[in-house]
Amino acid sequence: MARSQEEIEELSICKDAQIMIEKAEKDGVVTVWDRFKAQQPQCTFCKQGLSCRNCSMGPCRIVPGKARSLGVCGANADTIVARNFGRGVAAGAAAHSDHGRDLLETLDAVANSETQSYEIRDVDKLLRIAKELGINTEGKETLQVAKDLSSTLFDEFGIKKGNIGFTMRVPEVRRKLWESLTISPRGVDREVVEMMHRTHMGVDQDPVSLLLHAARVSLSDGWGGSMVATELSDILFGTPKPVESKVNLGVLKEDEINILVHGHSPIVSEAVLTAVRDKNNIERARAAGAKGINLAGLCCTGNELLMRQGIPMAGNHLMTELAIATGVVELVIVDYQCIMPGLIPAMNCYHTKMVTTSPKAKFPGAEHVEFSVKNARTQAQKLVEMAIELYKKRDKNRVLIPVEPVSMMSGFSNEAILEALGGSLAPLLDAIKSGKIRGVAGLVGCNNPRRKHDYCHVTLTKELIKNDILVLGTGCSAVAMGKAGLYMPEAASLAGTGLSSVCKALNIPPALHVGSCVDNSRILHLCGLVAKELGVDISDLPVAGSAPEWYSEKALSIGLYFVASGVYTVLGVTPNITGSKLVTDLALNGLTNVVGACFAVDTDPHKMAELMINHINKKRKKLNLPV
Ligand code: CUV
Repeated sequence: MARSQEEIEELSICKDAQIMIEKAEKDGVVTVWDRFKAQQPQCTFCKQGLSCRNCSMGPCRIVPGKARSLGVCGANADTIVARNFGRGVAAGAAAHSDHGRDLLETLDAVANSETQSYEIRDVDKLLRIAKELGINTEGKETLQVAKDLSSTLFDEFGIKKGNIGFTMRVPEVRRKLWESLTISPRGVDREVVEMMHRTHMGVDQDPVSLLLHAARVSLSDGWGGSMVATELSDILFGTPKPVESKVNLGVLKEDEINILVHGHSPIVSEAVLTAVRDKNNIERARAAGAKGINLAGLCCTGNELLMRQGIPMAGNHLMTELAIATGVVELVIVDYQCIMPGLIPAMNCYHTKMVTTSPKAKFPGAEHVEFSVKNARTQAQKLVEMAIELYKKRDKNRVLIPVEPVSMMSGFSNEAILEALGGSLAPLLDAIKSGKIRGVAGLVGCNNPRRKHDYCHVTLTKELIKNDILVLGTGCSAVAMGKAGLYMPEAASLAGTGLSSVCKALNIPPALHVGSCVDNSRILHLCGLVAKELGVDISDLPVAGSAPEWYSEKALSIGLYFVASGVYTVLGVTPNITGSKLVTDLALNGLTNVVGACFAVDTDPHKMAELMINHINKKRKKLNLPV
């Protein structure tokens, strides 16, 4: 039965989503919300983390305090919950870091002149990062430095003894703390493998020990795999600078060929962009009756292109099926992560084609055009030609572009923030000390059909900026803020007087787009820089994090590396750990005594803001700053 207008408004705060949910229903497209509904009621064992299928004596479902309080092997609720959580973190860390490794393989291929498809666009950053990691750059050719850097980083992924190089960005007190807890991250490959080992039947049964290792895994992602992904993406594709673009489904164009890139790595999307900008292809598109070729992004690979190239953003996670339902999308080119298999039946309702490009992520029903470091240019050309052919099949009677696009600023890498501040952190620190900016919040993560789409991201951001807290956004959270107009300097009028005066002086928005999910490493790095400058630990800073609508295992890793780095983090969706009081207490409380920060959970964005503001005030008081 079709949803009423009220029901639709309960699903998303976004006009484009609301209009498209209605059209999707009419066109027979099954969306994430339909499937979510069909799954109700969801398994309460799994929800609490109390089911285990790690071995085939099981699967087991635990009922604490009852006859079934132990699994077949004898594992109790605490062990099972901690093991499940640990595996989730490991999967998330693996996803980010394997993406980082793809960038590394690309840099290596460039360094060894094995590809014509990529180049080093930011040589200064290459030299800077190489030096930072202890590589001698004196008198060396650029490509030699790139070779040395890639070989150092390859080592860091797995086999190197000792800790990963970027942990030197952390204040010494925190490094020592990690050492004392034996959670200093080694290579991510090693940490993930160790987590899989520990969670095998009959290995680590101690929930505290498991959680500490989960923290170590997450740190090897945040200060390792993700950080490598960010820094190498900047070296290969350019370090982001402030740029203005557009966001929401209104960026799609009725009179042009529309290509969407979806997934995470810039390796594919940058190659597609080069092909889309090729004059001959534009001519071909015109010959086919279109005015041009319009490239837009979805999710994090969209964030990568938006940050560096100003390419417009069609939408975040829950908008991916709805983008197809506009009927104007010729091609969806995907790499990996967060791509719902539900896109396949959705595209089958239209002339749209989805093409997979990674050998790691194939979808039955999608065409597979495999990209490698060497063939990216020719494959991208093939895809653009495919899109031009598909355009001829578009059914003009089924087209609906629901709204006008909204303007947004992007491109706030740490380098760009420093430049906006005149080359040093001093103006930011002064503003924080005086209280004009009371603190900084990182708002990150996904959408989840458990929450009204974008409601928490936007409401929480508004509350924080109103209270003079500068918001740094990544991932789908950033897209939500962009759509709500919070990424334009004019949004300073919604900020408190202090933050608004700083924004006006620098002509920046009160919420800054700092990138994709792997770019949460930019926020970590910034925390490290500020803490070192102030001579304190990261856990002493007036900062807080939040993933208000998260869904993915990657978000678990992100949340945990923030906490393990000392950043209090508020989640808007409860992780599957409530089946263990011990694990839940540790996450929500006990971790503070261990790593100086913990998680909080709340579903109401006003309360989430209150928690974050109170935390920031507490930290300000401790630093003797005016509250
Ligand atoms: Ni990586 S992880 S839904 S695209 S932020 Fe978006 Fe961001 Fe979550 Fe995925």
